[in-house]
Amino acid sequence: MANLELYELEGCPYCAKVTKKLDELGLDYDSHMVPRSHGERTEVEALSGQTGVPVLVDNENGVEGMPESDDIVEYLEETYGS
Ligand SMILES: N[C@@H](CCC(=O)N[C@@H](CS)C(=O)NCC(=O)O)C(=O)O
Repeated sequence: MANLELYELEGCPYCAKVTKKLDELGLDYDSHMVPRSHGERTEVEALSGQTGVPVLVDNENGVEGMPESDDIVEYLEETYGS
């Protein structure tokens, strides 16, 4: 299992912003596609306290469920950027 996990949705522009940054930084991650229906996103809600995606998990650094694409991009740059 990769250290990084991303909960995302097909066609979600906010998720695309995060995957672009992950690719730019050459980071491996496990992708979890979430159901389109908010009511079924129980795993995302348990991890992050809300049902929106993207949500990032970084097992190595104790990040258990970070929502908000801008926050995730900033976190990735700060943690893994050169
Ligand atoms: N401000 C959020 C917006 C994320 C967002 O709206 N994601 C959509 C999918 S493209 C979603 O999951 N919406 C459901 C929700 O907000 O509960 C971000 O930048 O991450």
